[in-house]
Amino acid sequence: MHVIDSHTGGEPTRVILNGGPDLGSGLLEVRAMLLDDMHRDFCRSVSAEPRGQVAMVCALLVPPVDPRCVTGVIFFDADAVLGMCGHGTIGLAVTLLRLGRIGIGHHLIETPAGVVGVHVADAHTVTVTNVESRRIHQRVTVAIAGAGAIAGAGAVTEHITGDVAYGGNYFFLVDPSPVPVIATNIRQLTDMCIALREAVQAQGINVDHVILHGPATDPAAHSRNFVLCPDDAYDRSACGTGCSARLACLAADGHLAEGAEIIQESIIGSTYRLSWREGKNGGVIPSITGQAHVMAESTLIFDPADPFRNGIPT
Ligand code: PYC
Repeated sequence: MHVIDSHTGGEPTRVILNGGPDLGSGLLEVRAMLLDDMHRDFCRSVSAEPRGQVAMVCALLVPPVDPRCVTGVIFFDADAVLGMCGHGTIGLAVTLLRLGRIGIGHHLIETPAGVVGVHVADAHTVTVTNVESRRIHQRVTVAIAGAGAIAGAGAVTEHITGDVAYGGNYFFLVDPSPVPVIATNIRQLTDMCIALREAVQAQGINVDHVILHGPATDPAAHSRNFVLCPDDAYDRSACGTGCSARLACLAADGHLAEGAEIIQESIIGSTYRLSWREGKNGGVIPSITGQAHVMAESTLIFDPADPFRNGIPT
């Protein structure tokens, strides 16, 4: 299996160029469900340790249904198949440019969430025009063990309020974060997000990612975020689909005008430039600009005698 690894603002993407399972030629969302239901071992074998790494998102290239698209892609991490992936789309575009499969300029890519646009500005810089994104629920309040209890300091219940929004994946967004959004707090932020995801899901609301917002380090940036992914790894980048959900909430609250640009910092200080325009169905069409760098081009070997060929079970 031939793969190319890149990172987008620190978050890894592994593009699988061949050797993946045959998912047929149906709609991409149907092929994504098939991958999720029937090929979990394959997904873990490529994304999880020892062959993969924590936070790895894989991009399985598949033939598109829409002939305008340069490729179809299904993104997945060690635990879930994703509807869309913003950092992964930036990594994929930079990888396809390096391979000579696309040039500088505009292209379309088909994902299970829909067709997205990429504008490749140079060898590293890509703007993704995402699927229409929208706020689904405003001010959802959940009760969790407080930050002190999560940090082992006492059992106080805390009520936390956030919005639920769609940006290609489903997010619970909290602003301001109950735990300071700084890199030394990654353990507490992770535990807080896991507790929030469980509490929101217990209310029957479908969310797969959680985002906590805090003040930015750079005065030019709008905020800094911490994003928890379905496999409980945190996104090293500011999360393209998460930023799309955030834009939908900012727009719905009248806090960001159409076309105005903001900078979103990630927990490790990498950045995306964000803006939105009006969608056709009451939501927003997000624009996310970021940078990716290719790191490795490899052939993966799956030795039948390797007891961990399908990844280390968690
Ligand atoms: O950038 O959309 C994103 C993303 C989703 C999961 C990890 N990154």
